[in-house]
Amino acid sequence: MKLSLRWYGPDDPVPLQYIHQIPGVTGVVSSLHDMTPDAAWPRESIERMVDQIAHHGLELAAVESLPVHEDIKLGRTSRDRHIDNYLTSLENLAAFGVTTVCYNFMPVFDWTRTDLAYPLADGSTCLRYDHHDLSRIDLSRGTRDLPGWSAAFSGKALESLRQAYAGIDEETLWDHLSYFLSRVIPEAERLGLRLGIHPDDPPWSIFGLPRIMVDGDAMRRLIRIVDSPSNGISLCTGSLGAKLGNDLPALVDELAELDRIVFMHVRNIHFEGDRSFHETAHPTVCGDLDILAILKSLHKNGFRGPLRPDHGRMIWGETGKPGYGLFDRALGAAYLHGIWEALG
Ligand SMILES: [Mn+2]
Repeated sequence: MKLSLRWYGPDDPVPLQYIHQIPGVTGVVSSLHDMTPDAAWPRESIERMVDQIAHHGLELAAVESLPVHEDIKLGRTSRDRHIDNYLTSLENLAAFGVTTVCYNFMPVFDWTRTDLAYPLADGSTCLRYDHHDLSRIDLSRGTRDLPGWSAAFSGKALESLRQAYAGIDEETLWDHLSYFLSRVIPEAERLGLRLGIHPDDPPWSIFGLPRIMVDGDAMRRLIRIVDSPSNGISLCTGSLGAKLGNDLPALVDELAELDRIVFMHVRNIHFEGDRSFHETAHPTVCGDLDILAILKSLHKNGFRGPLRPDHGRMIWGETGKPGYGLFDRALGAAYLHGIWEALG
């Protein structure tokens, strides 16, 4: 596997130099964060990002994410134009040696939490989700009360999006995903790119919006839509693991054996109750997911793709982007590197 860390570009408080100092880390995962989903990614911007990363002795191990325009998820007539842009972006990424691209198909919101600095007993803070707390958030004034999304949507913009999704059930969303994949995957295969869908986080419907990438059955259905090594999964343990009944070591074993895991996010969580959890440090002993067993499943099947520690806690007084501080993710990276080394 290629151990990497997410890097949010030049504005990230964690510089590339610090990431390069973490033992075993050879790459970063990044995106063009100033692009809007309305346009294809220009070659000059991609080249600048790749050069900057290479200048610090690292490689761009995966692009996370290349966002899918909302009109594609909604199945609007304009989707073909947005898919054309997507194809241009893929072609431009491939021209600079990118091999792995992460995306998601979550309506309106991607990862969602109800607390970005939940205090743990040891004085660290972490991200937390509680469905009851979420259901009490009033979206009529937009996303101002939704942690991490404060300025994203006005009440009016959000209401029109929610109305657009009112007629879209889960099967319709699957249809729109199939349409997207049937156009994008053959082109990705031709370009030598592997696309990996990120599971929905959390893996259930929020705010009445449909969510479909929630469990093993969804992953199995996804890879059958277009049977290609380019049609894969960015398997996120913390996202899928939040749904009780998702047996991650078994699922990782099954999908890695089929060589459909193109990218791994490794994170541990602690279950608090029904649709309620908080994130923990990465080691198995710190949470409810068996991280060691998950890595054993990957190793057994010869996983060679990028793997990154996902969200970390805030520890040692660090401040910064919730979930994406340096210290706890570096501890996570060292832990994951150690397991991999021991597996031989
Ligand atoms: Mn993830």
